[in-house]
Amino acid sequence: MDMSPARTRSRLALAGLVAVAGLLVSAALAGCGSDDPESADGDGSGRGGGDRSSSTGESDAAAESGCEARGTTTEEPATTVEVALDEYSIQPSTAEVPAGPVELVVANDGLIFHELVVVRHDGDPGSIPLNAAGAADLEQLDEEAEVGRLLDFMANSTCRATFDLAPGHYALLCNLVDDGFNPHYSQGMHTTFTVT
Ligand SMILES: [Cu+2]
Repeated sequence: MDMSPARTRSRLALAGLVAVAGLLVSAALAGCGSDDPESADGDGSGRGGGDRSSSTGESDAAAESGCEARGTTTEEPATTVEVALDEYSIQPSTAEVPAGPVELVVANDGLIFHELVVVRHDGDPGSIPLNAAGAADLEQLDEEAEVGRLLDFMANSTCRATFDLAPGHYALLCNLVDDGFNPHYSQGMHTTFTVT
């Protein structure tokens, strides 16, 4: 007897399996289809482009040049110091300058965005307490400790700004944190700078 109840059941079961497999395949394909744009979006935001353009887009002029600074003076610089930024180092052409208007010509020689913060700080420039993200917690320093900042700017570009620096000990540092991790400060982007 070909059409025994057992065979009929197994055929029905087979047909059911094929149908289920078909559904699984189409679900998987649909899944892939929706995953692709998601992962593409993830990559885009992962590079931090969106965050950075909004944080540096405070003025059109700054957005155009890619350079924006705080704490600057309009006085003519008496001294010019070249500063090289890289992953993860800060190297000024000189570590000591006379007090007065000091122009910092800062080259981002790295592959990612960096910034330059000028803070009054004695001793080891790496000894500033860290915040939860591993960046230097500048709020734990004196209120007036931060004297100037060249906001984050892109690789292969140079920004310049002049700061009126009083005699004292300073730290130059980059306080960027990429996407909530990889704090540049903790990676070594800090150095001493003395104004006499
Ligand atoms: Cu940096």
